[in-house]
Amino acid sequence: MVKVNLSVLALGVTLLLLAETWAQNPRKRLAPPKPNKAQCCDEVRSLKVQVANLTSLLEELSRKQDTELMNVLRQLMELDKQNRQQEARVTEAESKYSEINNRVEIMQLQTLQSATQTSSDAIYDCASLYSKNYRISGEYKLPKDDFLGTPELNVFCDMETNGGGWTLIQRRKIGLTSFNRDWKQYKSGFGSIRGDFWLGNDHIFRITRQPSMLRIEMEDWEGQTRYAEYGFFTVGNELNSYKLFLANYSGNAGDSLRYHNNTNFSTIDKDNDKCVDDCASRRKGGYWYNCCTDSNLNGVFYRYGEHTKSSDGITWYGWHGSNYSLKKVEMKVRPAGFQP
Ligand SMILES: [Ca+2]
Repeated sequence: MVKVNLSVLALGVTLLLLAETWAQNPRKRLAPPKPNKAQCCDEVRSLKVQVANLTSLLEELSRKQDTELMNVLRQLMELDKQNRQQEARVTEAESKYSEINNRVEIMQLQTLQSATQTSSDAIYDCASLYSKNYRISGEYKLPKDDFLGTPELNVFCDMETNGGGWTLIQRRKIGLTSFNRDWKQYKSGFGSIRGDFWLGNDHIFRITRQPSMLRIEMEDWEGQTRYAEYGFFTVGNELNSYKLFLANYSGNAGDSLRYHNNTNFSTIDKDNDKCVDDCASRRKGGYWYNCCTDSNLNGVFYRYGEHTKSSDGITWYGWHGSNYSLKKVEMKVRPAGFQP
């Protein structure tokens, strides 16, 4: 009897406990059974995969953003470039227009002048044209003069820079004319007087028989300009290999022609330099080579991007060193006593 009673009591207690548990936490009973170890790892793995997917998605998005940003930047740069090209075209058109105007005016003036010219007011350079009130920069024709023994010669006059009256003896700006020429070509001159040219050693000799000065103007690929001026400049005749004499430097480009002072002119076919090397072949121009250069204004014209890769370019060591080929150069002379 006691045994049965005890069993009934135990059952009752159990039922009571169960009921209490149910009342306290009814949801717990509905919760799924605790996962075993394998299930847990599966979940972690799947979470890890999701995280990895999200990460790569984020990376992809950030890459896309970078690419888009780069594209926008590229478009901006392209627009800027087009803008600058258009500006350059307008500037070029304007300068061509004013050049044509100048040529017409010069032709009219020279026609007038030649009708009234006498032998006493001979014209042998741009300075004498300036003193006859020609004040426009451009191409002029110097008349043949039997008394001076000068042939007719086309020259380009700079009537503006530092008082004007300058006769150009050299220009580099377009880059299509080769300056790697022989003695004969350097003697008589080559190129186009409104573009790239060498006036000719015979003409330079003749023009600088009177005490003369030289001015060299340079421009780099960043658009900066510098100049070098020599208060004294002359060259010998052909028998003296057009030997260079200069002095009295002033300017802001550095004195990079001094090293060439008292040297003879050399060309590809005439090695008159002061070097074992053949400087004219090495530097690909005609110049007063020493051994070999501190400047090489008749060197190879290199375009932007190519202008710092060679030592035979249009160099002026005093400004940009031995491996920077300049964008533009003009060499011009006028009488030392010139009064604007
Ligand atoms: Ca030599």
